[in-house]
Amino acid sequence: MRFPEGFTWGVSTSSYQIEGAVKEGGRGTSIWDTFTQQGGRATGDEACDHYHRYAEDVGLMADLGIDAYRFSVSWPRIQPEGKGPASSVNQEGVAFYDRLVDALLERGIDPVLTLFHWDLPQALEDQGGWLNRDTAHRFAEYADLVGAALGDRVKLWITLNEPFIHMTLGYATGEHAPGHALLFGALPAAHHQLLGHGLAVQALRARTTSPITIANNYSPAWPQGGTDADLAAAATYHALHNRMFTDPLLGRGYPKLAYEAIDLRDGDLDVIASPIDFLGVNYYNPTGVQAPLPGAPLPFDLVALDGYPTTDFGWPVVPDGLRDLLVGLLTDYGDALPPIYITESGCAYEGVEDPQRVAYLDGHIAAVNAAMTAGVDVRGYFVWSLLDNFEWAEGYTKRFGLVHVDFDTQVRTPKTSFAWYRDLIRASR
Ligand code: IFM
Repeated sequence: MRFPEGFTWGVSTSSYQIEGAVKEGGRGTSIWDTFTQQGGRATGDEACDHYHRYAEDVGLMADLGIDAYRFSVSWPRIQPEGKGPASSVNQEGVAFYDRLVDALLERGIDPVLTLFHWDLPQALEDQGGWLNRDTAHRFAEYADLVGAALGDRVKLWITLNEPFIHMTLGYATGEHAPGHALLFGALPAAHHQLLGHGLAVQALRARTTSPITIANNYSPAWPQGGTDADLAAAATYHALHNRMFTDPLLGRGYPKLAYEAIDLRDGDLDVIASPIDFLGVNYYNPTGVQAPLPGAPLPFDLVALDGYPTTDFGWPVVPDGLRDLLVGLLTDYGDALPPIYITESGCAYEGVEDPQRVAYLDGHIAAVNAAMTAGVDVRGYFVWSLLDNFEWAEGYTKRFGLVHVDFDTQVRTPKTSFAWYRDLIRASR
């Protein structure tokens, strides 16, 4: 496999999943702190203790030889109450990310910063969270503050991580914080996140000359069954999961199903379509879709894809799905499609010896390469994740890291896949 010179190899993490230290450094409460205190759930209170061990973790990244590290900023570390003027910014929080960014640059690793990876300040949730349009404006203010602090050193900005997943699990089914189970009543949380994205792009442009993007989760909707009703169900799911978060970004407005559910105001679509430099693609697997049974609450039924190996999460391993997704994006959006970064790709498996992860990554990197050969402009690939970490509703039971973490001792042990990825990066230079 050949990749062009300058192709970026990286790894991704997020704040609540690795930082711990939730009560330190002046950090405010996030919705994940509140959510995990209920019902005996595992918490991110300590997670990988990265807040204290970031220097060791940057050392691991340097050993891995990556070009770029994607991390997220914890909004409540910067604005404990989710709002307020520059004078109310928590300087201890800013100082942590300052240290991290400088440590990365010293090791020749480009900092790639995500502004929002689901840990909303609880104070904003108390005002309705992303169901409240005002949160979009608060997000833009927060983007401006982080831009002012780090705009001179961050090499790539990502506004939101996976707004579809945050809307769905956080507001439609209630499996994630903030725990609302509103089904289609969750759609305003999509619109307000996308509006916040557009406003944040505009705010960041005034603070940085670095490129800006968003990291979307994509899942090809594969009809299981050949009836017209199965095809229609798959098209509806595709509109919800994929098009809803891409069409408006690229200037096409929302797919039909959104309009009845959201309060779209004059100018919103222009804000959402504020030009982005890249599109971030997080891919894990396609989704099997069938027509729903009569009387079912949703217009589609999600079903397992038979005939594929599965990860410890039960997710099917389908590398070709990534190639088809990338080629499909080019077919659907043509010249409107910006160059792509694969901002997440990875799998959950147990063990320090992890040949399945090596096979998974090998297959997915080959799929990216095949899509590039077919004409898709992909600029980089980020493995999810550097470390085993707090996997949301699954707690610590699903391990996505290239590095094993013993959560009792915080000892880090590079896995077989770490050495494999390091060698791949070296060989590609
Ligand atoms: O751990 C998550 C990450 O936070 C967002 N994308 C998917 C990963 C694996 O579930």
